Amino acid sequence: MKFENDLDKPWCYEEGDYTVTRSSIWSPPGCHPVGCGVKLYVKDGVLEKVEGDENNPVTNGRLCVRCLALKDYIYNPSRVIHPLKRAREDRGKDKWERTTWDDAFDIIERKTTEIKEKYGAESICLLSGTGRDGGILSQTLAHAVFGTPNSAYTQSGYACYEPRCASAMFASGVGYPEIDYAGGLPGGYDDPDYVVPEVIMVWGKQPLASNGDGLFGHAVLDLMRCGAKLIAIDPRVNWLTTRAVLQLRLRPGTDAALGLALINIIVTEELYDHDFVERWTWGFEELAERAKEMPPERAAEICGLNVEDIYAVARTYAKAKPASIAWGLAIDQQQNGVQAGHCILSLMALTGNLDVPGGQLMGGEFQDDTVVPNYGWNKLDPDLRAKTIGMDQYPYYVNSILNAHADLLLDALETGDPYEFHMVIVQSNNLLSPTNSAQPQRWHKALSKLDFGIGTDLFITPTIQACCDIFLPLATAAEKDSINMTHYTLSPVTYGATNKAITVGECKDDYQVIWELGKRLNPEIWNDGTYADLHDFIADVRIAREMTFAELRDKVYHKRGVTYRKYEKGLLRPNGELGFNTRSGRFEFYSYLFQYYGDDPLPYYQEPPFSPVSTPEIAEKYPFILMTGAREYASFHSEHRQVVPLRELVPNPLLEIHPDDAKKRGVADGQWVLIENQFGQAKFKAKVTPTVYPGTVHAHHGWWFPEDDPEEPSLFGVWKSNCNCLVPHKRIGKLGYGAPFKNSLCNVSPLTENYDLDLKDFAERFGKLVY
Ligand SMILES: Nc1nc2c(c(=O)[nH]1)N[C@H]1C(S)=C(S)[C@@H](COP(=O)(O)OP(=O)(O)OC[C@H]3O[C@@H](n4cnc5c(=O)[nH]c(N)nc54)[C@H](O)[C@@H]3O)O[C@H]1N2
Ligand SMILES: Nc1nc2c(c(=O)[nH]1)N[C@H]1C(S)=C(S)[C@@H](COP(=O)(O)OP(=O)(O)OC[C@H]3O[C@@H](n4cnc5c(=O)[nH]c(N)nc54)[C@H](O)[C@@H]3O)O[C@H]1N2
Ligand code: SF4
Ligand SMILES: [Mo]
Repeated sequence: MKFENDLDKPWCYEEGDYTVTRSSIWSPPGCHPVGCGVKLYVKDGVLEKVEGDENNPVTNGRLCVRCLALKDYIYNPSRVIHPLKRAREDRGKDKWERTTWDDAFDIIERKTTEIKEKYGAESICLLSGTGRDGGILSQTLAHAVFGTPNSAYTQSGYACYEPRCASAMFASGVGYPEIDYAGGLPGGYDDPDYVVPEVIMVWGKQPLASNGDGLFGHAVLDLMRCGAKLIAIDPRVNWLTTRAVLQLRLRPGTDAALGLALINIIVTEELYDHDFVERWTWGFEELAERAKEMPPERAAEICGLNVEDIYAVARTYAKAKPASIAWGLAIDQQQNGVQAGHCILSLMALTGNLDVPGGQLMGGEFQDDTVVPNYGWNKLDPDLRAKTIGMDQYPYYVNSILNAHADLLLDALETGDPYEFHMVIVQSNNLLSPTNSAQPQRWHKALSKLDFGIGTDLFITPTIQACCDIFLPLATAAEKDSINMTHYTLSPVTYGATNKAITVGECKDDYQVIWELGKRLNPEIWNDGTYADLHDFIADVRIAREMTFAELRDKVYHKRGVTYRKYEKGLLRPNGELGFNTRSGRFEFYSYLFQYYGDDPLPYYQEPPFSPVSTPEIAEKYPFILMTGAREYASFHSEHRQVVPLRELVPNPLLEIHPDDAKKRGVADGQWVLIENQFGQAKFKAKVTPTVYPGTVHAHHGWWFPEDDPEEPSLFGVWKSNCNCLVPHKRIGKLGYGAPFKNSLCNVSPLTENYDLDLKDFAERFGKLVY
């Protein structure tokens, strides 16, 4: 499959009346670092249109609807483009007043110094969200600017990406292996070094809608056009899975049982790669023994599948050479997720697909050079670092990502044990909306009582409205210079330059805020000569100065090249020895690190904490399995609800329910329903559809209503359709990872009220209707 690119096209040029800036986009608005190529058409300083950049060698001009609606986001009437402040006693009220950056920084400096002197730096917490440009800088902002060790990604069990990374680190010693879609190779799919996978298994992931963590989702379609067959492991059906040769619609949260059964079949039928297993793996016999405990028939029962289908998937996957697995968020969002991940990695290793062309690309060479997030952490006093919430109980979690433990942080905020918190910085996070927290009602109560809060965002979000006293307005991707890298530092294939095209109001980006506030709050660090200027800082934290920002800007997009079979070349271990970066030097089916940190060295199956099997008495009252949060094109988590063309696509929060269940419950398509369980309740508009199977429902996440009353107790209607009020706090795995965001229980009942959005009215306040 050949794409023609003009790689010498300049990054900025004139076309008619327009200045066109070629850029590679990340966030804001939120996205993961695919770095899709855009052309930003600017006239008189105003962004007039956005087009896909056909010269981007990976995305080739393809864009999602969110990038196409960028203008409506940037110039949204509800966007705040100046710093704001508000009196502490006016929290929750719409009583913001405009101020200057200087004044905002003065207040921040005064309050931070006061709180640190009185209560210690550890009494400050910084709450962040997913891997956006800003999210990845959260540790630097917390450690190197505010001097606190307590930077926290707040999703219960860090149930995103890190559970997958933990199992990958424990089994192989390097981070998350992604499917190899030739992104890093100069010739792309036609590169002589590349082999198109015969099979791609999409496991708990929707790559087209999500483009998760830098995987360009449409590459899966490109590869299917080149002949790859698709297998889907997903309880729900979506556009992509209808193109699969096989789909296993398993019961949510039972992936480890399925994984063990697939291992069982591959071992029993001798379908594994004997040479790879012999030379490069550790603990095969033990794994085989463990898998014997999960005969396919038993897994079929646990997962609610036909046993023949399990056999068919095992055989099809194992016989394909090469084959790759795109494993997604559903693995992380289960208490048993790290073990499910260990099964999936074991499948990759058993079939010899690790680090081969068209298989699973492993990270490696890059990791040790990366400065972020260590830059500020290493400069914190060791006694202070030891106070990071969770350090004793979950040392691997805390030290691997330099984060306070999400669930234990909420406990500490609530109880004041081991110490009290007094200040919060909300950066790249909107956790009161149904996004980055389980039981957000509890976070709300705990955070709104703190002495001081700072929020940085583009909009006054429900979280900032409830907890903050200072608002710092954030620049979008069109208004800043930055660098993106697929898969962060774990298995990067491309780098992209985000090139500034416009200025809006007084907004500053995350780098600028860190740079300027750092020089005020922590001058010893920020004036120590490590960084010559802001671009040097950006190039260092993102790509370890592999090239300068100016060099990357000129190229716009850079393919890093790929070295396969790094374990045969001494590229996975710091000492240059052959093999994997583990104690045994091999890929570990039997993992010493799991054992060291107090878990079973072999993968195992555990029922979800609430399920018809583990809690039948609760399931009697709440008989539906509740999945949440499968990605949609029209939004990124809680973002984009103000953007008219996107809201037109999905105006209301939806609950997918099977026609048989809807009939039994007396629910009509489009009718509003109440979902509830022992933790809380929420309202959704029913979408009656066979894409979910009977007994399961799926609720969309991220909903709040910019059109609703901004003040407490409404907070932009944030409690109305908040599915996370039904997700339990601290039902996490042994090592602190994984939480049941996609497999809790609920009941569904019809409502008589109608909460449909009045689109016309909405458009009058927030922009223009497209249709
Ligand atoms: N448009 C858009 N893109 C996004 C985001 C967004 O909000 N919007 N968020 C970003 C973020 S932070 C992330 S982490 C990624 C996530 O992106 P993905 O990894 O693609 O995750 P989801 O979209 O949640 O898709 C998960 C799939 O798993 C299925 N599923 C549910 N329960 C189970 C189960 O128990 N087992 C299995 N095997 N499957 C199950 C669901 O039906 C769904 O199809 O997307 C990123 N990209
Ligand atoms: N029920 C349910 N809940 C889920 C999920 C699910 O599948 N189901 N998925 C979970 C997952 S995987 C994740 S990662 C979390 C994500 O949760 P979060 O990352 O907390 O997502 P948001 O709540 O949208 O908050 C992000 C805020 O950051 C702002 N922002 C956007 N870009 C930038 C930037 O570059 N810098 C800064 N400083 N701010 C920016 C946005 O305007 C927005 O207000 O949600 C989780 N919540
Ligand atoms: S994945 Fe979609 S929204 Fe994200 S940068 Fe690419 S085109 Fe834009
Ligand atoms: Mo995520």
